[in-house]
Amino acid sequence: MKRKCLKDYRLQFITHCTESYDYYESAKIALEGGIRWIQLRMKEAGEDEIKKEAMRIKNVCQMYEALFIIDDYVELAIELEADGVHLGQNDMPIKEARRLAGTKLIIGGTANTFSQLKVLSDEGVDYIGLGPLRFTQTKHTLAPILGLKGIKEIIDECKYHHVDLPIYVIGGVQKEDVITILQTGATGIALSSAILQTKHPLNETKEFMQLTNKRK
Ligand code: TZP
Repeated sequence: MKRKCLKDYRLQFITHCTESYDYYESAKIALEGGIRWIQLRMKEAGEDEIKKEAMRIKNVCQMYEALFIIDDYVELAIELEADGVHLGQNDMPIKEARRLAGTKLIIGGTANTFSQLKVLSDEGVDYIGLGPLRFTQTKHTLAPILGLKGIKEIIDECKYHHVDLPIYVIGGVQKEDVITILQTGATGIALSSAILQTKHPLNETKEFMQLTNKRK
């Protein structure tokens, strides 16, 4: 079963639309470059538009045998039989999502502090998106910037308190950060702009894949 191996996934690509690519195209680039975990995140869109895009992206994820999760929309993830859902601090509470989805969906949650992370863990999330590492324009309302030091402190607290969940560092992550992020003990990285806002996103994806594969 896919979710048992979540710790084997080092990269989660978060879809975005730019001047050059729409959501579907962005997902396709990430998949072509080797990423096997896509999160559909369309903060500005209505549910109908998200559903249309989700169906297309789910299909292409299936072709690549990649995990497909949807940001925020639990019922839609259940209806479309996505692999999971990602929930921010202001989205549906994890307990409620778990009640609706049972164990069918991978449920991820966003944390900015150890106490938020601990609550998410107690409520039964499958993984954590921990950040932001630094400023990014991809998300409009950012929680306080953690920096590498803040990330490391939270991961150390997890070890101290025996909180053992896959943790993906998010927010402003660049290629140069990959090795040091993985050295903190984080499982991997969730990212968007470092791939999409470059001249050659496909090459960039491949380089991220190589960097994350160095550590096993
Ligand atoms: N939460 C914090 S940053 C972010 C989310 C969903 C989007 C990804 O950030 P980036 O900088 O484009 O990789």
